[in-house]
Amino acid sequence: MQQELQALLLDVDGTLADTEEVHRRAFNSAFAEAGLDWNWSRDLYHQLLAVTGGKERIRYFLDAFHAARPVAGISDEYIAQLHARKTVFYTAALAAGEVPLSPGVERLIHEARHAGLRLAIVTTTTEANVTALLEHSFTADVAQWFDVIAAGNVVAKKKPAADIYEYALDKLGLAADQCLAIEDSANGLQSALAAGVDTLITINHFTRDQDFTGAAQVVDHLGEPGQPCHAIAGALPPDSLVDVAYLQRLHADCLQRRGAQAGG
Ligand code: XBP
Ligand code: MG
Repeated sequence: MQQELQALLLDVDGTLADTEEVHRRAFNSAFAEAGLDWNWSRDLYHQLLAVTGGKERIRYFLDAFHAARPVAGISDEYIAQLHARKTVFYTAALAAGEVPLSPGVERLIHEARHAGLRLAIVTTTTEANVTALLEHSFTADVAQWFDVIAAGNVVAKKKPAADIYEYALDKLGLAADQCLAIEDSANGLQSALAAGVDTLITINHFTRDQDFTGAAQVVDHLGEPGQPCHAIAGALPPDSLVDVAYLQRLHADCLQRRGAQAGG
């Protein structure tokens, strides 16, 4: 019998909210506070997003973009301290209300809860960032809406590795074909697909040109009444809105396609 959709696995950065510009400014604030002359422009940050995880991204910057000025002696501990300050700047920006949820996110989360779907967060960002975003966007008990918050360093290998999705599936006690992921980046898509989870993509400024081959659907956002979404790949959802009924159909279509491929 075909599996029914049981849970939505939600990425955070770029998916729940358009956060990367706020992350970029928080990194630069931490660098300036430490007396470093590193300054990440939007163009550079676009390239640095190839690597997920803030600490990993700083190391990647030093290795790949800072070659002209040797940075021997920058230890993992120093990077971790810098990154902790970045988290303070970032969560302060969230507390100041600088980061609204993306169109349709709040609606879909409420609809999913009402429909009895389980919810999980699957992200490479620091857990404090997730908590801050949720608490400043919903009510104080919001963390209880999510059966699993899989974040940051709970796995050794961040996206695009499958580890964080496998971790979340294990904690949920669900199989990959009982879930659907919502992601915004190629790294996120690869991570979900590597764990066997079909994925809907919503794009943003930093990810719109990425390769989303294998995605179940690509839209510009989830859509709201009066703010229709647009299809980038795949058919336009009815009423230009990604809702639970649409996700259930998309999930069923994905399973049918997988079944047909397996059957040759
Ligand atoms: C996005 C990321 C994160 C953030 C920065 O992950 O790659 O690293 O850019 O957050 P996702 P930290 O889309 O999976 O949420 O500095 O806390 O790592
Ligand atoms: Mg993301």
